[in-house]
Amino acid sequence: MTDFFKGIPAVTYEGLDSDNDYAFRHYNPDEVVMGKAMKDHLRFAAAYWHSFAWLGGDPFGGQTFDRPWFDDTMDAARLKADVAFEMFQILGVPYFCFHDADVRPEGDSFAQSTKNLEQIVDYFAEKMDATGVKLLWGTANLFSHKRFMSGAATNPDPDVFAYSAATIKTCMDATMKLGGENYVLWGGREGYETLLNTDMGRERQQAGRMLQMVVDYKHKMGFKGAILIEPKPQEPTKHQYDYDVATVYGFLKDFGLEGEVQMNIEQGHAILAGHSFEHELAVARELGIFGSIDMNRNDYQSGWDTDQFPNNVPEMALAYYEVLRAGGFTTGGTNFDAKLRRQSLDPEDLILAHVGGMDACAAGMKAAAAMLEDGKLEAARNDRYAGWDTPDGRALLNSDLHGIMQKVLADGTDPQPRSGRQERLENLVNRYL
Ligand code: XUL
Ligand code: CO
Repeated sequence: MTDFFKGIPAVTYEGLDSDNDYAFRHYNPDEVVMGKAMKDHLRFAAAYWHSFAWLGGDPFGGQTFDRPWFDDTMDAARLKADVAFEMFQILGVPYFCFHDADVRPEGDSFAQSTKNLEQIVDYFAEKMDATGVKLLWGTANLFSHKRFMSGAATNPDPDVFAYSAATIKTCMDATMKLGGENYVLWGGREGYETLLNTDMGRERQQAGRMLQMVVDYKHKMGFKGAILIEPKPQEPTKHQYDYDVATVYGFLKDFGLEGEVQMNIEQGHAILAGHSFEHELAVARELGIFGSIDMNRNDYQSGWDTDQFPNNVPEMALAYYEVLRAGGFTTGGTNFDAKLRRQSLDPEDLILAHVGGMDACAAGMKAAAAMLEDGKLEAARNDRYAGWDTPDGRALLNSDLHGIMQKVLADGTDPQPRSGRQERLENLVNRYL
């Protein structure tokens, strides 16, 4: 045991009447909701990068956090892992997620970085065995080091493409070795700043080929998990190629990968794209590519990715409603891609941020389950489209313009506007919160 979280107790469910900061009021892991334990619905994961690798900097100032593992050595990497697994256990999160760069020091060569990663992976394997904590997904950080400043797969320099491909292979190997349930690719710097220096057609082909190689390697190595892409519209580059779920679907279709790759959808990225979280989830569900979620909260006034911990239960309810309508998670889960504010310095801030986030998700998920089970929202939706279930409605899509015109003339079709009843439905949703 380290003493980083000294004095902080394990967090358990105490219910709505509890006055204890270190207790869940809504998240009761074994409580059955819609036939499944809450922990299996939510499949919580903690993100290594924000909680253990982020220094607390912003564009105007550097490090604010003071952590005993902030040092580029293997000893520090092991200490960081010790503290991380202590946090997973205090919270009772069943999963974690990491990038290579979060967990190992950068070596002075590719070979040395890989060796460092392999050593930490072995260390993780022991800790996972001892604690039962599992890996939701692994990924490669192909955006922080300056070699990636002009992109990874989409870089104008083929050497960077090669370095990136080799790095992805090591991270897929690490994920497989640790029994990870998914492998994630977030575009990082796969985009551009100005068309003046960018060959967009070429960059797109490079990105498509890289993804095909990832899928080929997945099959070759026998990885049973899902390959997930995480869309994001801007930041770090001005124009990112994986803007939103619909854009990525077009890309997947173009490269013949729509049956191979699913989406990891992040709340904050949806907001940056001018969508709501539930919109992105619903698009993925309709396209059959829903996979997992990165849970956080973006500030609605700032134009950047603030990655705050989620705390807005009505928003969570609408998001989990779409997750449940998609059939829930299979390999995916709820990863807290969320970081503390840079003034939240104390170890307890890290724990309490997750406690609040887990509870907000649980409350939202329970409200979503109640809405689905009651069926009133779905009944209203079905009623709105009921005309399409009549024989005439069904025949319409198999007809043609000429035939339809003949029928409109013969029937004297004269459509009458009908209320969309939005406020009534909004009132209904509020009854479950
Ligand atoms: C960046 C982001 C990443 C990915 C993993 O905005 O969300 O942390 O989740 O690379
Ligand atoms: Co993310």
